[in-house]
Amino acid sequence: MERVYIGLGSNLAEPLEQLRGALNALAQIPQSQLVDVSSFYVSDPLGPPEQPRYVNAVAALDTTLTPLELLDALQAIELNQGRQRKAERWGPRTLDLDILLFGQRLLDEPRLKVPHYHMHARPFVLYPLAELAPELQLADGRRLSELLSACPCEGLERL
Ligand code: A4P
Ligand code: MG
Repeated sequence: MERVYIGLGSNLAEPLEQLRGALNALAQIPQSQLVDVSSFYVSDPLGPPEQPRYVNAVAALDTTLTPLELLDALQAIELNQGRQRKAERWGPRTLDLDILLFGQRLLDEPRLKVPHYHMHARPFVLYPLAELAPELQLADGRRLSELLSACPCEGLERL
């Protein structure tokens, strides 16, 4: 079993319901157990400013799937919840599921970079993650507490 942290985000089509649906789906992934979920947070959009605010959360999942098998399962959940992939970078979406951390692995594959390449700069990832694992140390040696002190809690509200 490896402990995986997954970032959930939505800013279209009833974001709270999108996250609830995603958590139900995460609990059904084979060879896996959903072990913990952070509070839900409302966050200012990162990217084009003329889009709704997001609802974000982080979930902890224990799994014996390989990283790419898990990515396939997450992308199937995104598609099932009406996700359309558009060209616009960081544009609005019904559901985004990002693999933040996968055990102590460092992955640099075309389809999968872990730790997630931009998590260190995202308060809507770091603060919910800290609820679940305040003492966390990333596979590359960075401590979550250090990342948090460099990332102001701006535009983030706990629901
Ligand atoms: N991919 C590579 N590494 C990973 C990983 N660790 N987890 C690949 C998941 N996927 C990973 O993702 C594009 C490709 O990244 C996937 O096919 C996968 O093989 P995508 O979900 O199709 O596209 P995207 O999400 O639009 O791109 P990107 O750059 O991953 O965007 P982000 O980083 O997910 O940002 N503002 C707020 N407040 N809250 C948010 O949640 N989210 C985004 C999206 C922008 N602004 C936001 C939020
Ligand atoms: Mg994504």
